[in-house]
Amino acid sequence: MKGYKVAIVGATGLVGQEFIKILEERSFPMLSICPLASDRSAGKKLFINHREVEVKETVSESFEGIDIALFSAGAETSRHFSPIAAQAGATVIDNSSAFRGHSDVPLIVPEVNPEDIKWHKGIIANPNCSTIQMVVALYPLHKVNLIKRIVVGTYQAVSGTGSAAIGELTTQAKQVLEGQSTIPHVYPHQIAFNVLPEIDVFLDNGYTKEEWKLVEETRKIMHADDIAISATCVRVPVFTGHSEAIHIEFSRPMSPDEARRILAQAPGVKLLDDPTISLYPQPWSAAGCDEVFVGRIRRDASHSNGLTMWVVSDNLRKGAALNAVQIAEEMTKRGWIHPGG
Ligand code: NAP
Ligand code: 12T
Repeated sequence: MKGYKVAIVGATGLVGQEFIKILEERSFPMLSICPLASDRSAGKKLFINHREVEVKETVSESFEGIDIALFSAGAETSRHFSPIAAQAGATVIDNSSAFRGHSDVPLIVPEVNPEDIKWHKGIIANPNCSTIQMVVALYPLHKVNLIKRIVVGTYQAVSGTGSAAIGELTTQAKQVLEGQSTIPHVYPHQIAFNVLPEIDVFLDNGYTKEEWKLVEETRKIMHADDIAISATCVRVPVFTGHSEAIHIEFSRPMSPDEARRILAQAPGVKLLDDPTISLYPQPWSAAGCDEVFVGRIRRDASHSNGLTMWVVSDNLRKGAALNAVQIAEEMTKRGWIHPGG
């Protein structure tokens, strides 16, 4: 059988589990799959394509003979092992923030900039979840009417932080309902029945790193260095599905109908926009889906060239694992990667 030897670093995590599910669902051509994690999970058994496979500790020798290495085990692990994997001949698709800003590492959303894959030197970066869904919705509009400025507020699910955060929301929700006090571990404050305007660390300019990723990653992916962007990223007590209120200023006016016509044809986008029947995207129903959902499209009453919309997607699928697998598929489809080298 022809196929690729795939390694998954962080296979026991929320994104790693999603990687495995998506590779199975899409029948990605795999000759073998090697689940890797830390020494804590070594020896654990996973079922992949109906076969039991043992999780191994990630070590420097893990990447010998591997064609594609999908990384999702945090930036520190990526910084250490990605160059080793690339040196061993694997094509690395890295889901962490470690390499996204590097000028010799392409940052890819297949619906937007697939051609950038061509200049990779062994490592390809998968963007931040909030960036991915925003550019999938905005790039088709930007192509017909250049975007000058974006103001975005995000409503981000706890699964973006990993499995410990799912546990924290579950525990705290029960404690609050039972009248007990809560003690935060993963987040700086209680997340159950609350919202926190803090995702990732604070920077000197007053923004958080998550907000700044939206700025820099969007410019890099859309090849639009001069788009002005301001973001506020907020954690909400939702398990899965990031939502975004996006305010866009174009070069010329764009009517809501024109935006709807463009987005109805756009790859990876599904319009859910009928206020008369309360139809709009919601994280609860987007969870488990592949699309970027767009609704609430309306004129921005504060600017003649402005539009406002509401964008929702599953942060573990399109926001992480699915986008990375689509990058790998793009490479196999275009003959940019071959099994065994
Ligand atoms: P998670 O549920 O906490 O899982 C973390 C995974 O990393 C586990 O498999 C863990 O293995 C593994 N790991 C931790 N330290 C390791 C080490 N030293 N060596 C090898 N493996 C190690 O987190 P998650 O939600 O899956 O997210 C993982 C990472 O993906 C994040 O830190 C982030 O960098 C990235 N991410 C990116 C996006 C995005 O926006 N595109 C979204 C979510 C996550 P054990 O079972 O052995 O502990
Ligand atoms: N802090 O990949 O906590 O840069 O939701 C993704 C998600 C960083 C990243 C989160 C984060 C990333 C989160």
